[in-house]
Amino acid sequence: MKLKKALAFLLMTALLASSLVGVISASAEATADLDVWDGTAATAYAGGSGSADAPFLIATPEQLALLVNTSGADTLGKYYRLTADMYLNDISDPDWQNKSPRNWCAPEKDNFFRGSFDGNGHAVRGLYYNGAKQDAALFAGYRGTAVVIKNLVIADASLKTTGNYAAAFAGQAFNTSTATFENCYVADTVSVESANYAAGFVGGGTCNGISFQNCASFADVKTTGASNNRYGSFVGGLTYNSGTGDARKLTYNNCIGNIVYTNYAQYPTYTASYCGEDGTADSNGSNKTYPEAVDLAEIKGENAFEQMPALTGYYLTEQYPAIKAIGVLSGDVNGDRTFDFADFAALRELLLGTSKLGLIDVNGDDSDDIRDLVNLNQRYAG
Ligand SMILES: [Ca+2]
Ligand SMILES: [Ca+2]
Repeated sequence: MKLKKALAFLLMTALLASSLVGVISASAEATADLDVWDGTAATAYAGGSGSADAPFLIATPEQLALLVNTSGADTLGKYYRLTADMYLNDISDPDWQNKSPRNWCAPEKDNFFRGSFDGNGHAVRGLYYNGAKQDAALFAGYRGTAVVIKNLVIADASLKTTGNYAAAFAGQAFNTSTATFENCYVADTVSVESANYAAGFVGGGTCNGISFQNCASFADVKTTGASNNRYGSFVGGLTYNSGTGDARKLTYNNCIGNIVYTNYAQYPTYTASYCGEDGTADSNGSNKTYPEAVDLAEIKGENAFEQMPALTGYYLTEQYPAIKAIGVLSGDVNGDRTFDFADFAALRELLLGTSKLGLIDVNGDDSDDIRDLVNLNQRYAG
């Protein structure tokens, strides 16, 4: 049986080899034709009615700009889904941040998001801001009691403000809001800096119910102002609301952060979660606990699962672990957020058992076999 499987695999590899040249050139073409944000906002989405069954479809960066500039009240109870990776600047030049990139449109407090956002496994890349405004982030903030953000990657981003509140996702959490982040990944190509309150996910706001499930943040985060300890991989710093129990609770399940989750004011619980540094004491020290700290270098590569044994739903990469739910959607076997020959080679090594790095179950059927190789080839071909 095993021999048959191996023979089938080798046959399939040989069969597919002839199509690889086409794959590589298609990938290079796609890079040259990036749909980069033109600085405007669209007037309509690509489709959908905003219901749970028919979410508004966001296919271009201009449609994403439409959403973040929409009044928060108009997003209440509405559903949104990405149908493509979003390029807010042209990141094809590694030095893109020094080539006069475009500041992301200035979202305002009236536009605090109140709906559900499904990244659908796609990445937002090239998010950039350098200036003095408050809320330097993809979304100014969110408010409401049932905000959901899922299946989203943010990579290749730089957010820098001399004002307060900066984060890859949301500047602020509005008073008494509750939100769930699920399968969201902030890559180590993201940097965030503000005077006070800077983070991978939520810069600051009011201590409220935030649930992080299967989320990771490896952003480079720092603050430069008077409250310079209010930063974190997930949340920068939260003040207290008047609620009790879950209304003011932060919950982390199956999460990884490269630094402390936050250094300031939260009522957290952690399950199967890890961070790269211990926290430091502050004025609200009695309210804090931290997830298990792991040496940052040990979070990367083949050692990662030995150091973080309780994690599920991730797979090993040469760098930080990647989230399976996002990789399955994108076909990104080696977790580097691009599709190319390297993914094919990584899957082949995984199936042959010569490597532990990468995602085997590409088609998401909970079985690791030749069908994953076929599925990957179909993605490239299609
Ligand atoms: Ca890849
Ligand atoms: Ca499979």
